[in-house]
Amino acid sequence: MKKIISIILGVVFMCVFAQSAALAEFDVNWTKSTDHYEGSGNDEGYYTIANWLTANTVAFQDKPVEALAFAENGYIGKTGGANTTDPFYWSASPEGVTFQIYQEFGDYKDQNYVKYYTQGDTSSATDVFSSGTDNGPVTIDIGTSFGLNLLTKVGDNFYTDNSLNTYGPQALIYEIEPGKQWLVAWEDLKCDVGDNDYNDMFLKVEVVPEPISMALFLLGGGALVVGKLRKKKK
Ligand SMILES: [Ca+2]
Ligand SMILES: [Ca+2]
Repeated sequence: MKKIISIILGVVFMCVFAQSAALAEFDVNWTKSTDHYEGSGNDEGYYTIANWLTANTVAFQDKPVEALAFAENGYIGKTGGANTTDPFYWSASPEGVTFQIYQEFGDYKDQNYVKYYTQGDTSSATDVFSSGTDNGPVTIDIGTSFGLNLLTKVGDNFYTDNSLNTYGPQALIYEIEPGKQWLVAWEDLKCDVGDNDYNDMFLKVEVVPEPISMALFLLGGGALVVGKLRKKKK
């Protein structure tokens, strides 16, 4: 059975890989993190990302091995990954999008600015947070397809659209819940010279659920209660 599953997974992988070959896929040159050391062999940035995933997501709770593999290879745009959309943009959500900074590991902590911009117009960049120390959560009704921009303390501008970066990928985007929740892991130094640990800022991007699904959920809850009452009466 295990063999059959691996064959099926292999075929699926091949199909995904074949379809995505034309897209701009990229590998990350993980190097030693200068501000996060856990001992020999554990100091690449994806260990920090994996720790975040096990601590903050349901999917990777108590799954450190899976979290580590996902941190290293599961970001959008990675060759052979499930998602290979690059450049990557978020679609407008009718109910807005919530942003929250979870942690920052770097010398520029609290001094980098996150902005959003309309797809195709980086000059439209607008602050997500009111100050460098504000971590949110903040909900913004953006109303258009958008990307994210990191303005660093030293004036570098980095983008979630990898094709806009001069030195290589400056942000890794992990889809935590399909179409709902993403972790954006930023590298705030030019990645041709930086430590490439991508743990300098962890930003969560979350689509606000539409009221209709909440109404359906409540309706479902109501039906359940009625069902229970009916059973009790019997
Ligand atoms: Ca870094
Ligand atoms: Ca760092």
